[in-house]
Amino acid sequence: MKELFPKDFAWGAATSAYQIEGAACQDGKGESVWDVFCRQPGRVYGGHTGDVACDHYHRFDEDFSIMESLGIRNYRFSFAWPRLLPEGTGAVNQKGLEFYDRLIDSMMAHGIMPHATLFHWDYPYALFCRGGWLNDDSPGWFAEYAELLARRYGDRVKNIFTLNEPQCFIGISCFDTFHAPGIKFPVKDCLAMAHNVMLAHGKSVQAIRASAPGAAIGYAPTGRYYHPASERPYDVEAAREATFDVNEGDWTFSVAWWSDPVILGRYPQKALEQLEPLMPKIKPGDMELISQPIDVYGQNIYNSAPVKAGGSGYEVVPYGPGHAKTGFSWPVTPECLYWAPKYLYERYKLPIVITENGLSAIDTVSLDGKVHDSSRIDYIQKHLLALARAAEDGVDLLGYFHWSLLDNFEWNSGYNERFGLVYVDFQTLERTPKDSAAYYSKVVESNGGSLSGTWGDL
Ligand code: GCO
Repeated sequence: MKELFPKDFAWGAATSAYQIEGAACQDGKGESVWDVFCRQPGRVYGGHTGDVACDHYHRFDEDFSIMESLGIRNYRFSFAWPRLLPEGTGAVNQKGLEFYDRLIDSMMAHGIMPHATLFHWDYPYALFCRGGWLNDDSPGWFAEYAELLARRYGDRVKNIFTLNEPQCFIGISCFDTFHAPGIKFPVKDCLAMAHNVMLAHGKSVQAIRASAPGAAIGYAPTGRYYHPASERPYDVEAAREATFDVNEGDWTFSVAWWSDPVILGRYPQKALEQLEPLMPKIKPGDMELISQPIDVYGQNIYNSAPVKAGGSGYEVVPYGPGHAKTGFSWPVTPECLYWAPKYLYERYKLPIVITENGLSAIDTVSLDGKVHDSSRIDYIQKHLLALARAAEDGVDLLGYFHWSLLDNFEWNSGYNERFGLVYVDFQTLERTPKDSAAYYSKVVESNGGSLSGTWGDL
């Protein structure tokens, strides 16, 4: 079988601390905004919380044994900031440090390479009470946290992503409010928070460079992606334009508002002009700090919308009736893993890691004790064939992390959405690898060789 991906391509699975660890109030961990949010009636489906989640805090060795049996050698996880700094800054929780020592040592003992995300939404509640990202001290708080981790774990963790999806922890959380802290802030405040978030990213890069000089540093945003309705050149150009378009009405979930400053050192000009009256003061040196050179551009890509040339440049084309969708009713558009990496690589010219891609499905354990998740197998096959085409076309792709290793706490949807390659019974916490886990294991072993079909089969 012809390997479809580069040699040393990093095949992995991804999770995040709040979604799987549990032990939310154990061993000195401080509260996060999600711990508080979950206790607010009506905020999370079924009143679910991350108090127990997958109990990964106590079961991680079992989970890494499953990964090892599947041949998955790369694991993207996150540190829980309040587990290490209960107040977010200052006093360090030794039991938190020791937990992540055990976690990292266990994954390495199972032959798994750690890829760590410093912040995946579980913001220390104590810092939120001090203004959170609105406080101009927030970049320094994050850099202090990053330095602590780099010093403690830099000898073992050589791949570090600073932030996961600022589009969500600012846009969905402080603008649309269905994620924690779930408070609607004025646009002016959201813009100020966004600027501090990107300053925090830059300061954390400096801290990691100083304390863990061997680390490859990345950033893991998401965004709204578009693919051409046809491969005619004008539709391809229209989709490229749509992918990076951002205006005053939709900057919070855009690609460019969050990546142009970090990688190109400047805000997108059109939107900046529109938002100028509401923007915080951009101090001398801010953009240079924000755009500290990084090594890897992570992207969480789940789907995209079709556009065609027309109007003032592009028109979004509605999904046709009966268009394929996931358990979450997200559209299934494998094209997203060809066109988005292609456009992103053209613009930002950094090696790309797909830090998240996957779907939730209506998974159940059948009478034979197995989970026959054919929709996930189909999704994986089609999306990886599209990604293979991007690699073939010259996109510098370093890896792919399937979201997710385990069924887990899906934020305000609680445990109602199952994204895992491994089924979790949330009554017993028993793990059952799904059919897709075996399928993905073969893809990993063959470096994509086992993906049958070609682009035309999509
Ligand atoms: C995200 C987050 C994950 C989600 C996953 C499914 O991308 O939203 O990084 O924590 O659980 O994407 O929504």
